[in-house]
Amino acid sequence: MEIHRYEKLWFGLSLLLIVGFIGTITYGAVGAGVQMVSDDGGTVEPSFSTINENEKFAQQEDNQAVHVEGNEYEVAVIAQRFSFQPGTGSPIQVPEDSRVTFYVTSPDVIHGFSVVGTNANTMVIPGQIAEITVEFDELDSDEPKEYGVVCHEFCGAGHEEMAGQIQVVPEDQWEGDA
Ligand SMILES: [Cu+2]
Repeated sequence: MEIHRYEKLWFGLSLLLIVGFIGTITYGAVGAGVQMVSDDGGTVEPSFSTINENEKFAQQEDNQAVHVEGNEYEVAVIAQRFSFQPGTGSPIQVPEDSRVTFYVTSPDVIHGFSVVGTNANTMVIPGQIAEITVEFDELDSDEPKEYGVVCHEFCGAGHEEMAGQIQVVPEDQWEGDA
């Protein structure tokens, strides 16, 4: 059987396209630090009255990152309709040059936790504690630096107003434990 050479060419190009598509899907799934939402942070009964029984949430008394060791800190955030606690109203405070693990959960519906302008972004599912670690560099001035936090999962009538802030504080102005 003879195959016309244009047909062969077309055949080859189509195969190449398919390989290319599989490549982009694979990169999207495993490259660029992309991960599925996990429950690595554990699970919690999704209700306002029981979240604080979880040790991560019980230790989060105010809006300051809790020191773990070295330059490692953690912050437990409740994403709820339509705010982040802490984060909305007064910013979450973290020291510069730190590695901060955020534990985020929701007592009501699915929310998102996205740090604007960075690739830190996770879905927040009721009952699961999303865990995401963010590195904050040393500041290049002695002014605090602010990042916005937004919810990127439509969660109801006030969704577009669901926002918070993270404030990276210079070391000499850091008032939390270190
Ligand atoms: Cu929301």
